[in-house]
Parts: sequence; C-alpha cells; structure tokens
Amino acid sequence: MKILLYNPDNGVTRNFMPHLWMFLLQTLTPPGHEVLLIDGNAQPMDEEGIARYVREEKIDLVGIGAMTRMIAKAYRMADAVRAAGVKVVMGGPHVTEMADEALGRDGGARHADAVALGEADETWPRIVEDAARGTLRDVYAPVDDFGQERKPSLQPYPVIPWDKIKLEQFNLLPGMLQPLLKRVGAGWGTFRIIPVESGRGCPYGCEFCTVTGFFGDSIRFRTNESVVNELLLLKARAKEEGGQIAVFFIDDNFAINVKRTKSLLRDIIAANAQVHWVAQISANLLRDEELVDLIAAAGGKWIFIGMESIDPANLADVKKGFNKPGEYAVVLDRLARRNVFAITSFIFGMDNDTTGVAERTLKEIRSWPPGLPIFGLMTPLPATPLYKKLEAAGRLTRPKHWQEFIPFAMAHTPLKMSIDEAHKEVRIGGASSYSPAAIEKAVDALNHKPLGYRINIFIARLCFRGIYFPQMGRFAWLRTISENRCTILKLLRQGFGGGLHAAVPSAVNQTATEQRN
Ligand code: B12
Ligand code: SF4
Repeated sequence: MKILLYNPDNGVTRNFMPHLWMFLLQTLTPPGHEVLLIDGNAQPMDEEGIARYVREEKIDLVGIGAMTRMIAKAYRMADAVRAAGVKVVMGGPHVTEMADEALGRDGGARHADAVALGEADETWPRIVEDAARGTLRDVYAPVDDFGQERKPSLQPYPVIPWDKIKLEQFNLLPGMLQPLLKRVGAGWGTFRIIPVESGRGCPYGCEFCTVTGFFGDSIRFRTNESVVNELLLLKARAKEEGGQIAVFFIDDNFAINVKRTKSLLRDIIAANAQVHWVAQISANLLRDEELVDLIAAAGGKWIFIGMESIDPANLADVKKGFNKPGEYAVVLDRLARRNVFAITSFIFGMDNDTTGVAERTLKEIRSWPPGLPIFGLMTPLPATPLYKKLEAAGRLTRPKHWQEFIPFAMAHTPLKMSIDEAHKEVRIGGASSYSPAAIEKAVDALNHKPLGYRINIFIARLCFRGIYFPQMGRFAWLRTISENRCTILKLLRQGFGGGLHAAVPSAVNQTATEQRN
C-alpha cells in the first residue's frame, strides 16, 4: 500500500518541530509498504488539497493524528479523504478519549474508518496489515491476549532511520538564504528541530493534563545506549548535509528519575553525542546542582518549565502543589549561570486568579533572568480530571469546545473573574513579553553574555511571538523584522564591532563546533 501520515496545522501558528508519532509509525510500518509524511505546519493543505493529493499519489490509506486543538481540522481533512474513497485511521490523545465522536457513534458524522486508541506502537503494524487485506476494524486497542491494557516497554526501541528519512519540509531556514548559510561555520544550510523521546509517562497527575491518563503513571525509559545512538545518528546527518540539528526531548518530565537522567547525560557526554537540546523538566527537579551541571555539559540550552502560576493556592487546586513559586527565581538563576535559558509556561484563568494576574506574574518574570515566558488559558481537555470536575459542577460553557475551536478562548468560567477578563490577561502577558520594546529589553539584559546567547534569545522570542501575533506568511515575518529592526541593528553592530566572524552568532559557532566534533 501507499500510506500517507498527516498531521494538521492549528491554523494559528506554525509548529517549529515535526511530530514524533509520524516518524515512529513510519519506522514501525511492516515492509512492503511506502509511507509518505505531510505535516500541515510545514506543508499547508486544505480539504481540496488533500483530496487531490490522495487521488494523484494513489494513496491507499491515510493515518491522521491530532491533539484536541487541531481535531476540528483533522476531522475536516478526514472527511475529504474519505469522500475521495480512501480509508482513514485516526490516532492520538483526542480520539483516544473521544473514539465515539471520530467513529460517528455519538450522533454526529463519522470521520474515521478506524481509531487507534492510546499508544499505537504495537497496534500500527496490525492496522496496516488489516487495511491491506481489506479487513480494517473500527477500534484498535493496545491490549494483550487477556484484554489487559499493554504499554510498549520502549526496550527495545525502534531505530528511526534519521540518516535516510526525507526531512526537506522541516528545514526552518528560508530557501533563498540556504546557499549562503551553508558556508557559515560548519554549515547552516539546514536547521531542524527533531523530536526525540527518552521515556514516557508521568506520575504527577496534574488536574488539567492528559499525560498521566494517556501514558500512565509508571514511567518507561529507553536504554541510554538507544538514546545516545539516536543522537549520534542525528549529529552525523547534520554534519553530512552541512546543516544543524537541535533536539527536543519530548518527555513530559525529562528528569522525573534524576538518577537515570544523570546517567543518560553522562553517557551522552562520554559518547560525544551532544547536540543542542530543549527538554521539559519540572522546577522541583532542578534543585539538584549536579543535574543542572550535567544538563549544560550535555548540550541542554533551553528548559521548558510548567510553572503554571505564581499563586500556591492555584497550584494546590490543580494538584500541582509540588511547584513552589518561592523557588522559581533560584531555579532560573541556577540555569542562567550555566547559560541555559528557561521557557516558563503560565496558565491564566485558574480558579484563584483575579484581574491583574498578568501584571503580577510579569512583575515576577521581570525579576528573573530573561527567558521565554508563555501564557495560556486553563483548558478542560477531554477526560482530564479538570474536565470531569467542571462538567460535574455544571461549569462548562462550551462542553465540546474543540468542535468549534477558537484560539485563546476559555470553555468555562473561572471562579473569581469573567471569561473576557481572563482573555485580556493572556493578551497582556503576550503583548508585554513580545512587543519590540520587550524583546529589546530581554536582549539588552544579556549584554554581559556572549553575542551568541543574545542572538539566541532574540530569535527564540521572534519565533514565540507567533503564538500571540499572526506570523504565518512571508509578509508577516517581514513586518516583524521591520518592527524589531533596532534590536537587529544593535546585534549586527556588536557582531561587526567584534570582527566579521563574530557577526556570525557565537551560538551558531558553538553549535557548529560541537557538531563538527
Ligand atoms: C512535543 C509536544 C508539543 C510540541 C508540538 C508537537 C510536536 N511537534 O511534537 C509543542 C511544544 C509545540 C506543543 C504544543 C502544545 N501542546 Co503539546 N505536547 C507535546 C508532548 C510533550 C509530546 C508529543 C509526543 O511526541 N509524544 C510522544 C508520541 C510518541 O506520542 P503521541 O504523539 O501521543 O503518539 C502516539 C499515540 O498517540 C499514537 N498516535 C498519535 N497520532 C497517531 C496517528 C495515527 C494515525 C495513529 C494510528 C496513531 C497515532 O501513536 C503514537 C505512538 O504510540 C505531548 C505530551 C506527550 N507526552 O505526548 C504534549 C501534548 C500532546 N500537548 C498538549 C497540548 C495541550 C499542547 C498545547 C495546546 C499547549 C498549549 N496550551 O498551548 C500546544 C498546542 C500546539 C499546537 N500545535 O497548537 C496535550 C494534548 C492533549 C490533547 N487532548 O490534545 C499533550 C498530550 C500534553 C498535555 N499536557 O496534556 N506540544
Ligand atoms: S503537567 Fe507535567 S508534571 Fe503534571 S501530570 Fe502533566 S506531564 Fe506530569
């Protein structure tokens, strides 16, 4: 069969990174089938486009994966594929919880011929074989012979052939600059962020989160060797094509078992497998100085921290009381001293939030080393304890909010402010952190750091700005660059002042050096 795996865009931002599930399922597809990948973030497509594509390419089966946020678009694309006479299998966190919706068993239209529940590592080969035989079933659940749920152990873990996979659509650098950039340092003709997992599962069970329910509360790890080999493969590819690769460790809590994380980081260092990487780690685990030393030495550049709130009452309310706002500053300083930045994520519209929460949070943020703050709204995702709690209390204003997805819009009323007030708080958070003046201030605050770090934070802020302000097309980008020209000129002046070579970001040089080794 010719199989297409498709992930829709969210209609607001372009994700900077492809989705791991596609590469994983491509790798796990039994031999004898051809698998093509399309990520709507990299290759925008509408319903007509996908119908034409499956007809022209003579596709036999389409697999669609989506989070709740993209499910409405996913259903529309699935409908178009099915109308073109091609079978659709859907998987991922949303349809796992809402299988009846996808299969049209809840009174609505049917969108998928089959649904893969939960982790599909072991069911996907069966799905492909059934589809090839024309015996596709409605539901595929990851269960053993006795009907008990079975989670993949991740040992062994499939070897994703990163040296061969086509990655053209995921190059983040503009095509017209590629020939020039290829000659910079060890080569910047390509720059890709690649998702890598080292483990699955999280025991913390925060009320708003899908992860504990979906992946389970016991954690499964890959072997250090398998992760290190994957990094070495990626590093070799970058070198071969005169480009750069950074890695996003997508584990929900990369240091959930600190001892094991330290041992992995030591093995990465020993194997010289360092690439620049981002990982998600909760603040409580970053108390460990040795861990942070190892993060920096193993290539860690950005740590995503789900801070959620600076109010302990809010944190206790959503079962995230292990976050201690009193220690946020210390943790961020500890990272900054090693030139590791933090992506600090906050949720507004929690039940103890009142108007002014954005300004109160921003005041704290301004006292921290500059990083990348992001602000979202409390969202009841299907099947989470939060959803069930709000549903039972009759507080959901849009119980099926995903069916008419509206970006940055709440689906329930917080206890101490109105929905509109909560929306305004997020707008304040975004505007205050990503205005040209705020970006300039963040870059200036790093004047004592090497130029590369300032360029790093500048580029990252420009990219994250797109979460709040439309930045999807070439024009939007040109406008953004023009609005931030003062900072750009300042950085260029500093670069040229230090000699032409220094104008090339030292972050670039650093990566280049590391990837040459
Ligand atoms: C990396 C990541 C991101 C990345 C983007 C995704 C990417 N490019 O990889 C970033 C950081 C940008 C991101 C952003 C957001 N994310 Co996110 N993200 C993740 C994370 C940490 C890892 C995803 C991953 O690769 N998992 C590992 C793979 C192997 O698992 P998987 O994707 O589930 O795939 C398996 C199965 O689901 C299944 N499967 C999946 N798709 C398909 C398709 C088919 C056809 C089949 C057969 C099977 C199948 O098979 C796979 C192998 O077992 C997950 C949490 C998690 N651990 O999964 C959250 C998660 C997916 N994100 C989530 C959320 C809510 C968001 C945001 C909305 C957060 C926000 N408030 O802004 C945004 C929205 C992004 C957007 N595009 O609009 C939720 C989604 C819940 C839901 N019900 O939709 C999750 C589950 C985390 C959570 N806290 O609950 N995210
Ligand atoms: S929010 Fe993070 S720490 Fe909490 S359950 Fe989800 S993955 Fe675990």
